[in-house]
Amino acid sequence: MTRLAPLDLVDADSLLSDEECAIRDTVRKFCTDRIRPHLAEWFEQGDLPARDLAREMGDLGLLGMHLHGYGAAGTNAVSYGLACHELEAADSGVRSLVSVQGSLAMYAIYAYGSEEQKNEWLPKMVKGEAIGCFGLTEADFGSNPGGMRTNAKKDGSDWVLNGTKMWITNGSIADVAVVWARTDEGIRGFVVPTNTKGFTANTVHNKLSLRASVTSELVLANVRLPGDAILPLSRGLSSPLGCLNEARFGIIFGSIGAGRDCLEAAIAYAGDREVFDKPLSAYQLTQAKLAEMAVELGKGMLLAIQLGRLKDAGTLKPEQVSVGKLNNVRAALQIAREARTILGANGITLEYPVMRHANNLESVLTYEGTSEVHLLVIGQALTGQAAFR
Ligand code: TGC
Ligand code: FAD
Repeated sequence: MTRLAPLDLVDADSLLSDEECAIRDTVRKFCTDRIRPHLAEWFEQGDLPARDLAREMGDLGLLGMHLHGYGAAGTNAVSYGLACHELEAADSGVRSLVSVQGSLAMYAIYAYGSEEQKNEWLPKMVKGEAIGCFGLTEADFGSNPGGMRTNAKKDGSDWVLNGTKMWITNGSIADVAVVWARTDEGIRGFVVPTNTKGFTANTVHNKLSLRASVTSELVLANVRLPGDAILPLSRGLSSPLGCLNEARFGIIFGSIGAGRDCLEAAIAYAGDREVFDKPLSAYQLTQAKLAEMAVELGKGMLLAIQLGRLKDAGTLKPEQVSVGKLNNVRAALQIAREARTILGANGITLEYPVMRHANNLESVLTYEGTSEVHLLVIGQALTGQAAFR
């Protein structure tokens, strides 16, 4: 009997163009050669050589790759998704570096910035010469960013920002922070060079998840900015939420990349490991686990590609992004946890990727909208009733 490709049971590859596959293969090779050999060490140390990686990723065209102009690669959305899939098959922290740079910080400037702001920041960010972060969440306002306390007040022609942002990816290594703050005209975005007086970033330590990623608190104490630091086209909460749509899209593809890596590890391990005198893979219970994992992976990939095609057609709606983020992160986490059981005690070590992925996916389940938030977004789309508050 012909064996199906276990990591692509549904032949999702056949839905991709040659160019999309070529981009996917380039990113996979970069991860194999440059990232995977170091992941256990980075995760254990709780750090990532983000500056070096950003430059290398910039050379490969991965930063803001689906944006157009300013030196960006200008790929389609599916190609961007496939890059996220490969990066997160390595580690969610590595994909986060790229998501925050391209889909949050760069996208905010790209979508809501002035031509001067775009020309100043985007070419450097494309190359990885400047790193960006995106400060929306506060300690007391995560799922409900509309309650934020960070404020920006006019003083003559200047803006003065005060407040504290929490859980900000890339915060301590960023050259530029896109900070969302309350003004007299509602929530607006600001471009804050991180060397501005009054701006400090404190790294969050002791994380058990996303360890190969820098997470920080941003403190803004009377940060004085020129009048043109405001993102002129930003208007209310819908502007940062517009950026989140972009990053959430990448996670739809990315999360099941982590799932794929776990399934691959579990199949290999089950084939090698002998228990009660025969391979673990020969037991029905193991096969049931592997089959469930492969089915979920295949469904997740089909969903990702379908949503990617909608995005490329310009018709993708935020509620559909919620469907994808909710389903694929949950599926990936389930796959990672099941894979962990197959690896027994070995599964809890950094010698294998599964516990690292499982721990990372706990953050992915929470950031970019928790699963509960996405359920409520879908619930609102189904009923017309907002049940957030
Ligand atoms: P609500 O009244 O529903 O909406 C306010 C305004 O925003 C519009 N809107 C959207 N616009 C664009 N895209 C979306 N997805 C949108 N959702 C809503 C809405 O139409 C309205 O516009 P207007 O013109 O009428 O003012 O807002 P709400 O306060 O009730 O909140 C809704 C809710 C809960 C869905 C939203 O606040 C939410 O999504 N919360 C989750 C917050 C979140 O995801 N934070 C992520 C922070 S960044 C991050 O985690 C980075 S992790 C690192 C990595 O990505 O790797
Ligand atoms: P809360 O909002 O306090 O939620 C706690 C629980 O309550 C959750 O289960 C939630 O689903 C539930 N809940 C909330 N509202 C409701 C409701 N209406 N009904 C029912 N249940 C509800 N933010 C940024 O701005 N930029 C970043 O770069 C960034 N990077 C991050 C990196 C990491 C590693 C992590 C962990 C987080 C990051 N975040 C970032 C923050 C992230 O977006 C928030 O953690 C997330 O939005 C959830 O907010 P919270 O942690 O305050 O949880």
